[in-house]
Amino acid sequence: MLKGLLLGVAGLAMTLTNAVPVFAQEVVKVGLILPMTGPFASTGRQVSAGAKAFIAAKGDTAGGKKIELIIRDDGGVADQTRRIAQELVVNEGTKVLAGFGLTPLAMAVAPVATQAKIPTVVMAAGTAAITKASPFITRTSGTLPQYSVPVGTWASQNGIKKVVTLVSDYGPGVDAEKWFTKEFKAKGGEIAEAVRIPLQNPDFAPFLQRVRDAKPDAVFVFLPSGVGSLFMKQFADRGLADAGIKLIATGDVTDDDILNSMGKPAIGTITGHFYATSHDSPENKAYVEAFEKANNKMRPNFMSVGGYDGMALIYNALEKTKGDASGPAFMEAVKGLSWTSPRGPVSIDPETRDIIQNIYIREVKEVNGQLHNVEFQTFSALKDPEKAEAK
Ligand code: VNL
Repeated sequence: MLKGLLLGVAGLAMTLTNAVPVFAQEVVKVGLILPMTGPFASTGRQVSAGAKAFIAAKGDTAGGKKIELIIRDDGGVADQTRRIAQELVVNEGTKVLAGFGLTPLAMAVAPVATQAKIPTVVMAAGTAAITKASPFITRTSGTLPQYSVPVGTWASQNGIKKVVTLVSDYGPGVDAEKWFTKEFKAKGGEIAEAVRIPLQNPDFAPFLQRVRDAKPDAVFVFLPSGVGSLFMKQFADRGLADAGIKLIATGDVTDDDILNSMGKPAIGTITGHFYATSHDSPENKAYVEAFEKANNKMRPNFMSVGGYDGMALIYNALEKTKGDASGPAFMEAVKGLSWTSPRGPVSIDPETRDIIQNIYIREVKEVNGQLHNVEFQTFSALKDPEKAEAK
């Protein structure tokens, strides 16, 4: 009798839900954990603006659920990232975790993702190993091996014979150094020296002197987003370009967020990356226009697109599961998803949960009085080579 009554009430509730979905609609909370303050605040600002741009463009429902974005600042400190992740899952009922501005921050959350079976979308960090740290991690940025190899290919085909590598001394830098070197050497190039610089408060001057003394044709550089301006200034001040040393890099160095402020010394830099603000497609034109309008003319960089596509992934997965955000169902739905991003066509590798995407070779040029990464060559639909090799 009581059971019948309860079923009756449930049935009535369902009827009401169908009639007036807005009242009874369930919420899926997405916890976006990012460095909103500290030395990597530009990453937090860009990723969060990208995520918000997606919601502004597509609405706030997916798979019949209302999507609620909760943005939390970890200041770029891994212990904070882990603490906030636990707090969001345990106290706030957050169903999906996302963001993660740097590799150590993503790694700190992997055990939380695994234990609580929480879908975790890495939107920024780029060390290849991150997606191996938990079966509940997927990624919409890219990996350093994925976009360092094409720079090695380009260098070997464009008269560069001797290179010094110069990278930030942590996960993504080590990946960039390893995979650029592997490709460049396989194509006949020589590495004169491998230089690693501390991540925190770098002074590039002594390292640039070492590069200069080695007299290479080019220096290949990885530095995380936001750090490139200081490097570019010291590169010019130390006279490396005047000494005939060409600058080649991952696109993190000529980050569109700060590229314009780098001025003339940046012109001619060759980089490989997955996104440029100037990427020529109707999807990107619409994205850049909406983003700049919503963000006081701020130029969207690759971090913002990681945030935008991270939301695209979450929406697409929830559509597929009809709103089921539980870990196993969500992660199954993620595998093989594909869509058109502002960066071009993308899909999620069903085997690795990493993103398959085009990598573009670009040159910094002045276009209508502004500095841009101008794409001129495309390596199509690349997977993360590190995991492809491990198989
Ligand atoms: C990382 C990789 C961070 C690429 C970055 O900027 C970046 C990382 C903050 O994996 O830590 O551009």
